[in-house]
Amino acid sequence: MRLLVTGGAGFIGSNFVRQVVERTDDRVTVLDKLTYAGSRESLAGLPEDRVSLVVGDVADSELVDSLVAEHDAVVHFAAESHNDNSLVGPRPFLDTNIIGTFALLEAVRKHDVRYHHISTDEVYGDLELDDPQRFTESTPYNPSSPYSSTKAGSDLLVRAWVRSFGVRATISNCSNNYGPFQHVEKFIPRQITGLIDGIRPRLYGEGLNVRDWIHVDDHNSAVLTILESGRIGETYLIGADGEKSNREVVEALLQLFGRAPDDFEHVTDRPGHDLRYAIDATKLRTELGWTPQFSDFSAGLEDTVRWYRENEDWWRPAKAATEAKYAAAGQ
Ligand code: NAD
Ligand code: TDX
Repeated sequence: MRLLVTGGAGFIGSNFVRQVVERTDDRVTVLDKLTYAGSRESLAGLPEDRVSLVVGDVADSELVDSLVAEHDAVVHFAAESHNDNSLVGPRPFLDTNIIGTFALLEAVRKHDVRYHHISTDEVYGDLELDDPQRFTESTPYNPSSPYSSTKAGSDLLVRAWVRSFGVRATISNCSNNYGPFQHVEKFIPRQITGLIDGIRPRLYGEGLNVRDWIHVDDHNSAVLTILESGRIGETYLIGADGEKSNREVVEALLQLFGRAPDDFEHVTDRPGHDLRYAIDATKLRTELGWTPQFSDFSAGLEDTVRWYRENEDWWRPAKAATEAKYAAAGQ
């Protein structure tokens, strides 16, 4: 199969391309704008006869049309992905997440190409800490931030293109990913690289907010499963029962660095900060037989710490500028 992977030079996309190369015979074209969040280095070492990179914008409809025409399937990861950035400058989120998805949908419609849309659990809004319910495929959309509202909008475009035009699409909504090649702006890499530099972790507000952590390789194995055997027109939630408060995550990291459990700082909270996300992945598990491989969060976190220790060349160039942005926001 010839796969077009948008955003394949970013965190989840680059790990996906690596998994495709290991597990299938597919050839991959990555379409990536190489924004601050994407880099060629994230694809380093992959075989050149299997993986090629086209630097371009998913909102460029002519480019997208010509690339889609040459492929059997599209997996659309490309997005502006960081909530904090969306609160400071929302415009690129509309351009990439909404218009970019529109451009891809029009191209897959024209060329009748299979399409998989990568999305997030944040489209459902948030849950109370003590709510026994978790998100399912039938939870109503209720996004909170400019980021999550543009992801929600893009999901709704996909649903409409399936219903109105018969586009062969599936959607997945996944919880928070961790693992190698994640940008240092995100919570876990920010704290790991800070600790490597001797800086205390920064918790927004009281640190009680809960995220449902999944290893990036488990997210990607689920995406491959859906691409291979998901039912057209369906949405699948991806999660691995990994709920942790931000404070618990920081405490686990402090332990791995041999520091005291309270050796962190509280900083200004994120405006509109979602309290809790939690995924019920029953449909994916029962219908498609998917199971996650990384059931031990502490072990996954330890591997991730090791990766950041061993790959300072990859993350160091972005660290100072990222911290300067946070400092300006009191975070
Ligand atoms: P990321 O920010 O690390 O990577 C995004 C990639 O998209 C980068 O390589 C960037 O250069 C590229 N890109 C951005 N705008 C583009 C454009 N206009 N044209 C082409 N390429 C462009 O993001 P990520 O964390 O890897 O997230 C990937 C996808 O997964 C996103 O759709 C995101 O909404 C979704 N998702 C992420 C998480 C998570 O925890 N990170 C969880 C659920 C879903
Ligand atoms: O320094 C920090 N301190 C802190 O307490 C940072 C950067 C974050 N946080 C908190 C905010 C969140 O409660 O940690 C939690 C995780 O923050 P992020 O890494 O920014 O992730 P989140 O906002 O939950 O969104 C992530 O998961 C869903 C991804 O960035 C999205 O792309 C994905 O859709």
